[in-house]
Amino acid sequence: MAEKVDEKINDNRKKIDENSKNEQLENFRSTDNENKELTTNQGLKMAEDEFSLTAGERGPTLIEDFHFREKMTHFDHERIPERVVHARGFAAHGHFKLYESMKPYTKAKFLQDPKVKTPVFVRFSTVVGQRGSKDTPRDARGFATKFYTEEGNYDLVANNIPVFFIQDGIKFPDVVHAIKPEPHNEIPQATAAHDTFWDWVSQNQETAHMIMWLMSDRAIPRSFRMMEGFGVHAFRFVNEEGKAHFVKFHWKPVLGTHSLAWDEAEKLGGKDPDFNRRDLWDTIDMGNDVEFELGVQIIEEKDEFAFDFDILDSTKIWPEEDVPVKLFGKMTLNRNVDNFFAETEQAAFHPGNVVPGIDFSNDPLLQTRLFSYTDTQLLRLGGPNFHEIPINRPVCPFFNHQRDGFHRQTINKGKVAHHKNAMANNSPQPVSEENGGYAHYQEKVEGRKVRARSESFKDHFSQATLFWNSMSEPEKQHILKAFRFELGKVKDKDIQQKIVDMFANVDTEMATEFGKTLNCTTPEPKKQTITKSSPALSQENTPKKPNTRKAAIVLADGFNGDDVKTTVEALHTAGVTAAVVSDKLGPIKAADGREIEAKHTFLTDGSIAFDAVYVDGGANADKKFEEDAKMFIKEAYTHYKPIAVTNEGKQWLDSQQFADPNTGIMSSESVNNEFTTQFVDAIANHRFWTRQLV
Ligand code: HDE
Repeated sequence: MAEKVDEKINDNRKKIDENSKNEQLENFRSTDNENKELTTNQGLKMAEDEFSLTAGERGPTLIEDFHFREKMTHFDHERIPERVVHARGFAAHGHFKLYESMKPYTKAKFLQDPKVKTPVFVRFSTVVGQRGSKDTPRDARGFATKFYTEEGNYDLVANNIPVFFIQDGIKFPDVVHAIKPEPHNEIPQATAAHDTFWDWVSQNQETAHMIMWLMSDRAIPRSFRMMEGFGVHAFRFVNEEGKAHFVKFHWKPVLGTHSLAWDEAEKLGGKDPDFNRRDLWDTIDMGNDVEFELGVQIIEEKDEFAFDFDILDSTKIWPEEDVPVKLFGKMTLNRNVDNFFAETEQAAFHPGNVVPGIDFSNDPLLQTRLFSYTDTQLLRLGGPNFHEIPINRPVCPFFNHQRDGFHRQTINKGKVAHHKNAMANNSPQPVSEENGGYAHYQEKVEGRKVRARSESFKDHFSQATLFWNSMSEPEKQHILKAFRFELGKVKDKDIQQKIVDMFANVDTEMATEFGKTLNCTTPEPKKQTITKSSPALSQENTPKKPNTRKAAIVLADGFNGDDVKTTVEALHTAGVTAAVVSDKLGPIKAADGREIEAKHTFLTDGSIAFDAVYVDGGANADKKFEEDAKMFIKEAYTHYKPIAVTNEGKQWLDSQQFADPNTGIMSSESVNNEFTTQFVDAIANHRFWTRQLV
């Protein structure tokens, strides 16, 4: 029996090695609808699909119309409950490959051999908003990865913020109730900026560190492709010898970690609520790989108590300067889903889906998560068989005595569904640890049953201060602005004051500063316990690359053909996507008669849809065009984006007298190599956050 299973695993592994596609999933992918005959769900071919069956052409509809009833009933039942948190998500397929074997640390089979490609499915999400909300609210982002390994599915259910609101899951319903729309009127949607949330914050000091991240640029990522992912909790790697290390997981985006400007994010929420999902879809659709490196911070078991914070506390990071991230592999996302509902919506992730060699720690937040995911999925996916849905099925064979329940797919043969049995030679039978069976790490635990938290979890402010200290000046300004915005939306004066007083513990000057605009009393000065900073926390120090960024090319008829051609070619060579924006769709004519197609207008897409703007203009631009183009330049300026101008574009820029024309603005009589190189470098720089706006 065990040999047979091994054979199957080997077969499957070969398949996976040959092709990183998830073969198992492929078996369930139906062919497209082309050249098919329309049938009912029973396979009956139907002669008509536009008219229901009626008694006479103007008569009543007949109940015997089984085709109408089946079609309508199915439609009536198309919706399932959305996720209680992380409802709005977007996903893609890909694979994971190791740089080096992690054998010294873990026996997980998919982390042994750099030649093995493990299929993955990743779902990114916002946390608070409903399924139909927007992509760009101020919020944490989910980053959930399912690795389809030969030993079963391993889920790394991560966020783009490395800490969490609370230390114990028993508070999870409270923080979620507080941050979701207020229950009496369901206002506001998809935002933390309201009374119930900040009331909760003021009563839960352990949340201070998370709030600093939430107020920072991390909460408005430019792209799912440009955010870090964090497993948040301490997990354990366990190797073949049974030796364990504490680990924290990190995803590092190859393109670096980049954010939107807050005003840009707000505007995108209205103009393009699908901004982040469109970005991921288009990138993959155009054949560009989306890459993240996977790493772990590793702490020896003997060093569990060697830090000035508790390593099991999910409101704490392990500073990367003290515990470096060891990058050991890369994930490449390269295939969009075929069907959003079947794949993205029905995907069920669970931090408890582990494989031998990966185990838990006693982080109380992790422990409580291990209960919640299956519980909620039983309701959302309608019963206990959601592991059989193609996107959730392991790629290795699975056998046990679980049976029946809603929507059971497997047709189990035979009469034996009990363990132990003699009737079927006690099959399926448990597998020993030596032969690959999962056995929990034998950590020694002892203690009294208590409802209490260890003293070592009680410093709620030092790392929040560390975060603040580590920010660049523009990042600090963004945090202040975020506090002013969020608390400015709070109606209760008392809550505002409590928050100002609470955050004086993080940095008295910071709290005083945002308190001023809220008309709050200056807080009592508090002594900050930490003066150091952690450079890894600032996005200032992230990789900066131009590829896959989007530049708008603003043109009217009569533009300079040579200048535009040279610029567009330089952008393409650097991997930047260039798209023409004009006042109309279709061909725009250069002065020399050449044509280029505009696929965007000022009306369909503002500069918020792009990372950079090049305006050449056009001799035939009318007054209205000129005004629209100036607005385009101005908006890009206020969102700190690179702006390059030639010809009429230069005149339109010069007429505007920006406060700070020295940062990220390229202006030239004509396009040359120096001009395009500067522009590409500026695009790589992402945003010019130091630019003065007034
Ligand atoms: Fe989740 N979380 N969570 N969470 N979480 C869910 O599970 C929960 C936490 C995360 O794309 C739910 O199937 C509790 C931390 C992601 O499908 C639910 C606690 C982190 C996703 C749930 C936490 C996460 C979820 C809702 C505190 C980062 C989306 C639907 C103890 C490490 C997965 C579902 C997807 C989803 C519970 C805290 C990440 C209700 C009780 C910390 C990325 O079960």
